[in-house]
Amino acid sequence: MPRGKLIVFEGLDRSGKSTQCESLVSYLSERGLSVKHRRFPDRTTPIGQMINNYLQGQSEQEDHVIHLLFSANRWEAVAAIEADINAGTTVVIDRYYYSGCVYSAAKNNPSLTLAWCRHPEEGLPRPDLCLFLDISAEDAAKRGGWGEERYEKKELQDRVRQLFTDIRATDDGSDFVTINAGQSLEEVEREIRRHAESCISTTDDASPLRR
Ligand code: T5A
Ligand code: NA
Repeated sequence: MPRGKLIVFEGLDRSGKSTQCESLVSYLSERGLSVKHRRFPDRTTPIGQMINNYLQGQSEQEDHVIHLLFSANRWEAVAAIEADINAGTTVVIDRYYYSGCVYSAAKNNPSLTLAWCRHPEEGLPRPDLCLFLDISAEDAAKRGGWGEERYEKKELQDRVRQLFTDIRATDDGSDFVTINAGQSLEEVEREIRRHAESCISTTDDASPLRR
């Protein structure tokens, strides 16, 4: 049986990741594909609850500590993700280690460089496709709900957007596709489906998940 694919959504806060992630999961499952939906942070685990308290401003964490908690929250899910993919299920994830690296690096803490941030993420399965929903911080801020959580501030979001470009250049980057997320919901959806179809129909299935 061919393995499933690992498809990841990335982007600024309010770029439309959750909306598009849900839409893609329904679309693929309606077409009869075995597909599973995940999100990071996964706020349901004990580590995820610590992250949730931090994001909502109910607790403080030292910058390196919260970075490692976000990373640990991915590592605790790796065995399950790999089991699904090896069983032929495609896994679609709302945020992954790209977010992990760029949000921490955007804090401008001198000992929390992008390179430092990437280390604890090394060895996580690499996405077959990373859909980067690109939008300016100004346009994202016009959408509902922005400004409630810790990182939802314009200066930080501007740095996050630049760092997504930087990490694409320094990382492998071959899985990365940029989508103009300022378009209508339907236009964004159409582009995403096109890229997902092409990723899923690629039959290099003998190849294991990259690390
Ligand atoms: N973080 C995360 C780290 O620091 N390190 C890590 O390792 C990880 C994994 C929470 C925070 O944690 C940080 C990053 C974040 O700051 P989260 O739980 O994913 O991460 O929360 P958010 O990204 O904040 O999720 P949001 O819900 O804010 O953004 P989405 O999912 O991008 O946006 P979505 O789909 O909910 O849409 C937002 C609004 O816009 C509308 C929607 O209807 C909705 O109202 N919308 C559109 N409007 C017009 N045109 C379109 N094309 C639209 N698409 C959606
Ligand atoms: Na979201």
